[in-house]
Amino acid sequence: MKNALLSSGPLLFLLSSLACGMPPASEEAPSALPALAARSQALALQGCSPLAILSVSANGDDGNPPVQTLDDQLDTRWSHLGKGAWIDYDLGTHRAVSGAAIAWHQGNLRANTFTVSLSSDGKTYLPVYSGVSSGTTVAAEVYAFIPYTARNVRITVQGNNVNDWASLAEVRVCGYTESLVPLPAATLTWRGDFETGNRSQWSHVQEVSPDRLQVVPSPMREGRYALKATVKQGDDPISTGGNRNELVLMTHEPVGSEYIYSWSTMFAPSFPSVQTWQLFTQWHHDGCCGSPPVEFYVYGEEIRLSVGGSTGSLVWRTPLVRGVWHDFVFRVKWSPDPKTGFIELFHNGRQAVPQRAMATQFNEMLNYLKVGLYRSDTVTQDGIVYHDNWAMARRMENGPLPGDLPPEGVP
Ligand SMILES: [Ca+2]
Ligand SMILES: [Ca+2]
Repeated sequence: MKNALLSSGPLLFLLSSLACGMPPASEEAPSALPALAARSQALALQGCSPLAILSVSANGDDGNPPVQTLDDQLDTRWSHLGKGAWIDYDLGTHRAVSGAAIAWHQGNLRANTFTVSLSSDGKTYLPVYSGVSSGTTVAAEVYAFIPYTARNVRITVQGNNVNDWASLAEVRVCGYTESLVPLPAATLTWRGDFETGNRSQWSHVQEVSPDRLQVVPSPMREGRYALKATVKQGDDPISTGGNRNELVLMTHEPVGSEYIYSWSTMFAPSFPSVQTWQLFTQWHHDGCCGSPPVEFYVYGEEIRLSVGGSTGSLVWRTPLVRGVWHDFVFRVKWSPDPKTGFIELFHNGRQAVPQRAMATQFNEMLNYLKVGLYRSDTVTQDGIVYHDNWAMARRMENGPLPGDLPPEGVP
């Protein structure tokens, strides 16, 4: 039976050499499969137009090679043991990529933690989706993200809730055909994922003591480390209004530049419920005073985004859920001109705010990024929030800009 997945064109597989390191252990027996008649339905993909794939490779396998994620069979798979295992699909050319469809081996029993990253050159990767599979189905799940033009699509698995195996039965890369308008490429310009085990990825810190901004192994969203930010009443390291402990990155995005930021934040179960502001991410202006141009914050039982400072507006709100990771992808065109600047927000893989024109800078001031916790000094309870997996990428229409940070992976 010809599967609808292949209707977009033939798939050509060119396998690279895969084996490396110690002889791998073998993954356990396959999971129970849906009846044969149900298989094509299990592989049907809503909201995914599969792109042709030139080749696939991985950082290793246990005898179940990467190509078995492209054979239309749910009972064959790629498997590799260990957190950080990755599989990489080369499209052979630059295409507009908008999502990944994954049927997980034993996907009805295991919730897999994973990241999807894109690359234009197979060297420098932009993380575009971080998430956890549902753990409820062996059918393909579609994970959508902001479309980018890319050639390589890499899925990195950080184990699952049962073991540390990465086991994928089928994978498709979703995107647009070449006949659509090509989308601009983006390049990763900075990572703040704490995988250095410290805070060295950031410009400097504002804290009353080092225990307030700790790099911790748990909970983490990605890799091995995340940031734990704590604020106690009275914490005021820079003698201003409010209480804070924050990391600072001097981004100074140029007027007219377009960036994509992605990160994950978790609010501790004890996070205060108060009818006042508690900022966890902000782009602050170079000036001294007033509300910053971009504020992500908690107010009462809501997570909110306001843009435009004291004259700005609330552009998004969602219920505050504690004890889980919130994934953000935030696209910004930086400009003080409300007709030129814009924002677009994705939350937990879904579009939360469609592209919306607004001023994102103040006149003649650049911005810088602050991450941690900054709140009204009226809050008495301790506040704890976790951050991980920060990344910053820039659209490449005009080539590198002065002041760009060196991309990861490029010496
Ligand atoms: Ca398969
Ligand atoms: Ca991390």
